[in-house]
Amino acid sequence: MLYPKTNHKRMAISLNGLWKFAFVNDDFQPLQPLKEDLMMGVPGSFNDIFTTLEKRDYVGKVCYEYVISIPELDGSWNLYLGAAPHHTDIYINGKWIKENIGGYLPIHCDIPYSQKIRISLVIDNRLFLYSHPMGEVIKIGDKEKQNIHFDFFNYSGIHRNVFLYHLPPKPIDDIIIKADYDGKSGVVSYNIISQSDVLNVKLLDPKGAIVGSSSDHQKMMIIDHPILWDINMGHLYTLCVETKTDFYEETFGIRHIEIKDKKLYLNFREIYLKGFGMHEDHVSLGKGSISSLNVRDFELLKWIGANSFRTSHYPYAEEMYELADRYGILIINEMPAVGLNFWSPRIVFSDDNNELKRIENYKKQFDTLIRRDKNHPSVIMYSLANEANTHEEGSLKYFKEIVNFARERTELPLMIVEYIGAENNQVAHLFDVIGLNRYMAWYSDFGDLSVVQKQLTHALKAYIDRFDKPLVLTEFGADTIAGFHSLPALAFSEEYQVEFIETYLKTISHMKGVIGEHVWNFADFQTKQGLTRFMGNKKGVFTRDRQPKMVAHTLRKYWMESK
Ligand code: BDP
Repeated sequence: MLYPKTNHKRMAISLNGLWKFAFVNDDFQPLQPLKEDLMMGVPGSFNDIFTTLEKRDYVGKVCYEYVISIPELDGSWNLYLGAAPHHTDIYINGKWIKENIGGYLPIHCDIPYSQKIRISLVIDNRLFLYSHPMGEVIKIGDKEKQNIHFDFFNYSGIHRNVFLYHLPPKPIDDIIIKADYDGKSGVVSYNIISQSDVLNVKLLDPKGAIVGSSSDHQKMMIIDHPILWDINMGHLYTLCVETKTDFYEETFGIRHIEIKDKKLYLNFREIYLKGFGMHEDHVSLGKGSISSLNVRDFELLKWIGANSFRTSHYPYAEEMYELADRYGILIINEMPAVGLNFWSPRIVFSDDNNELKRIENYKKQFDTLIRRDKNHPSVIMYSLANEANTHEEGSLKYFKEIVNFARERTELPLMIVEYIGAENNQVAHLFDVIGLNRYMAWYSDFGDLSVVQKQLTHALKAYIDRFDKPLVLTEFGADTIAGFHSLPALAFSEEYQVEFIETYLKTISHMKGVIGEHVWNFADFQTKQGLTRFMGNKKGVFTRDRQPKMVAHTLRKYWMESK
């Protein structure tokens, strides 16, 4: 799965900008051009653009429409849609072409040629028991309400870049690169998926020097004295592939990831993860992904001394991985398996909850994720779920299936992020790394930091002792309203957030088996309305408009001074 690019043999036309837009009913088919004169900006969510609650909290289908004229050329025209939550039907000139399930991964589809094409995307934002994230639609009278059990606003729309792109005949369908470092040399093997003859393959080092060449579809190359990809050193090699008909340049990095003796190693050096769980979330844009704002996030990560983040709770825009590759930031790449609990005794993992459909749906999305992200050196681990009901007996079947499936597709470590205690966990033994979310002195013993040291040590040790796996403290944080101050430090003040984070950091520092700390969250973000949500979740170290709270300076000091 190659990102659309323009070069001397291919062409990608950005369709970002204004699209026509309409709220439509379930039977809607775009046989005729939209009559409504609503316009919508792409990329972006539609929810925060309007001024009524009805439109913001809309449940159901919307239609986006774009009309463009294109030249007739040898080869095929294709549509790329970075992401649109959660179900999309693609129509060209009123004719149905393809459906896509899942809201956080790209859709590629070839489209029939005509001089003028009307692209209609019918996007449905509803989530069901078999969806990832999991949700449930409830009927109240003749109105539908979306129930969700995860903590971010269910934004919808065309969230990421859209391209119309042209491919030559017999194009390069994919380039799969495996790059490793054995302690001395770089070992690079590539596989070019194309029906065309390969004319030449050039391997360029990060400085642009040619360090290998070939004319094979598949090959292994040994690179002496490789320039390694590493934290803060986004050294990227480029594989330039020229076939008879096509051309593509794919970047990758040479690095070695390993988990041994409950420790994490990068290039045979022990490392410790410092960073955040993040969200794709911005004022007005919702979950829209915009380059300037994405770069700002990476500048802040660098400023604060973070070396990693988790794509909580879904795969992010492809550009985020490209930036991570270039900045030398490590990514725990998370699947959109979130909300797999009801926060009540109600069972999630049972056959009557569409179990087979859920597993099938998961596998399809995981497959797409790997095909999308396989060549990014920044991705060091996959997180298969966040806070699922893994104490349920039925969870073992689901996780066994998806772990086996994942292992066939990636050699990278697999992680699960947990909220339940080690004693009741049915599935953690299947994974290489365990993530634990903990909120002592917040959701329990509210405002009382004196309990943290004992309780947190106990919770972490219980996991490490029972499963003998390395652990990342994947979430810990306190809602903090920027500008609230108090002495002594009371909950919701910036002082409390500082003391809270410091207490957690001190508790886990030098704890054997803990390989990282990810503060919840990088920035404040929007959620559904709730008594404990003051215009969203305020656990951000940065505000929603990416300015530092007091704790950002504390973390910067800690992380800049530690290894
Ligand atoms: C955890 C969830 C995360 C929430 C966080 C919180 O993993 O999505 O936002 O709690 O409550 O349970 O702030």
